[in-house]
Amino acid sequence: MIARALPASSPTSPTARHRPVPFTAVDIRDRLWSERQRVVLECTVPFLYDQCEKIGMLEALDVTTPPGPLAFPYRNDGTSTSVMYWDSDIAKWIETASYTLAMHANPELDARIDAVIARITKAQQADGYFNSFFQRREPSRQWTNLRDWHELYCAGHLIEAAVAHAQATGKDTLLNAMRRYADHIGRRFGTGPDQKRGYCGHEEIELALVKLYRLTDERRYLDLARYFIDERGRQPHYFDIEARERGQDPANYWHRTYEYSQSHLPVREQDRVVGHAVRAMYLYSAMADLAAELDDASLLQTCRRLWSDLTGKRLYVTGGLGPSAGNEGFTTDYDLPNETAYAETCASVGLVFWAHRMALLEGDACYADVMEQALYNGALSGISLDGERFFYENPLASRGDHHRWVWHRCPCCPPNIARLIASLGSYVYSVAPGEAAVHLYVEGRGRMEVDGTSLTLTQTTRYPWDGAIAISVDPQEAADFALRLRIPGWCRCAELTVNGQTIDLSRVTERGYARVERRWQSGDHVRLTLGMPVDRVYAHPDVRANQGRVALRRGPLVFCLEATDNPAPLHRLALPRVAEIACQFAPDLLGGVTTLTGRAIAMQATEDRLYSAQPWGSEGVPFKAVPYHVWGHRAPGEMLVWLPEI
Ligand code: FUB
Ligand code: ZN
Repeated sequence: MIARALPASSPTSPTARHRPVPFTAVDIRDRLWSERQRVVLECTVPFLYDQCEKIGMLEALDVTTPPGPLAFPYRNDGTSTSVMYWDSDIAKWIETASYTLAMHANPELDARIDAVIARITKAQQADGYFNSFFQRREPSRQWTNLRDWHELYCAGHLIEAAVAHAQATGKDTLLNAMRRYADHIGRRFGTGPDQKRGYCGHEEIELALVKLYRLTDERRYLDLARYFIDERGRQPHYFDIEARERGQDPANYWHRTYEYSQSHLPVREQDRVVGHAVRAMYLYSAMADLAAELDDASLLQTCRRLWSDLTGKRLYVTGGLGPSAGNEGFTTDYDLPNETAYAETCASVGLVFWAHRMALLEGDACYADVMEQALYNGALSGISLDGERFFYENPLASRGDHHRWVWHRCPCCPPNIARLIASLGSYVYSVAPGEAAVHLYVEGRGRMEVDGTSLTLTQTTRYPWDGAIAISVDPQEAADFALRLRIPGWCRCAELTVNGQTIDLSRVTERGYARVERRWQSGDHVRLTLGMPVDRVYAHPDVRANQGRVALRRGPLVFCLEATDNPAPLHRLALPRVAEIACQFAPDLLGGVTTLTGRAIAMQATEDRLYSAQPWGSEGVPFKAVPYHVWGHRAPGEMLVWLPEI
């Protein structure tokens, strides 16, 4: 949360890289997350399907029928319409729905997914190409504008969906189709004489190809991902070349700079997090994947540089990122306005992806801390408790005019946060030779294998409402290995016992994880107690928006004030530096949340005039704060994360 510094001594190429325990081996039985998963399964998945149907996305898969009028007209010099990436939204729906099938058998949903897949495979060209927009509407323009038109991006989401569907159901219908598509892409793109030396303006295909490689073990998919990463930003610039081929002057690019798509420089020369935030997160995720798969030290170093830039200068306390609506992305160092923060839900979801990969690659808790920060705050805020209302932007202050919406012309965020919640199991545990790690504290059970021994870890906890975590360690037979438990960066006082015996954390904590190495046997029990006081958080002095302000945090959760809980207008409030803050669990509020209460100062308009030579009066008032991720569910009104402190 207050970003833990990167360790100077991180090995360039650690020997024991962790692999995630897949969602199929993790049962979540958690007060917060099980409910969110239930809602995704029962509400969001059918809701998103209905929306896709209503808007015409499913019908658009029937590429032989003539297209009707474009649902959303071309923008940005005729280069973009969200209709061109409808396939990606359908793909994210398939991915989400598949994850839910792994949690609960649902024959009806299974059949519905199969029917959507059948429409895709029916439409797929004989040569493997599939894109409903181009096949139906712009057949002569396939692969002619990689800079703006999201063909490879859609392909990436379809491949991710195919991998998830295969993992969750064991079926290979979509997988086979997408392998054919990936092979088609592999024939079209590369450095060969008859190939295009292109790559996508919106990264996504790269990380998807790594997933496909990991599932199929087919090296060509990894090589193709590497080609896309290595080619990005090279001169002569591919986007210039293809613009000229289209008869356009590349100087007239509507976004002016290739920073927008992180293609302004070859990736290994990049040291600032720039451009469109979601694109950046997907790119860096793929770079981390390739660094791991290929032991590529230069990619790893680049990831570290970019990580430092993001977490040191460009990340909201909520794990939101990308302050500007203009480029849906990054601006300048420390530019973190609150009310106008764009902080797209997808960007925080993408940060969870990148942070997770870095955590596994580097084995340092600084990454999992940020994963948790983005997950519990800036990403989770994007979906309502009933799973049918969404935030696209996640500002940190509102005058009362920012509301959750049912649908959007660009509905990328709903299925993105839904697929993250549905696959949360994969973010909790990981294994490496000789060790198992717990990155997130979530009640439930993970089954894994360490050095050939089956191991079940069962967590019992009320986290994030409480810092007590009990873990039962049950190897199939007694075995020597290390258990790594993340000690969150926000925690200043942690205690650990194993079978009742206190472990000295100062002796066993490495890179933010308590590493307990012993002969474990079934029935061993671990208790981790993470002190969870209410913390005041202060921003770097160059964050103009937060000068003299304080944010409240408890555990991984950032809190905010909402008008509905507070009698005084929020913009008049200030928090005395010495004010005591109490926390209480409110079981009936917003699905059960901890609230923070105390007394603040409210400025008073003692005279009816605009300016006064005297300071205005003030009075003590009660205040109440709720977790940021549940804001926007009740009566509309002001919201505030950063309060003036006096
Ligand atoms: O362009 C596809 C998606 O729509 C992006 O990831 C989002 O930022 C939104 O622009
Ligand atoms: Zn989005």
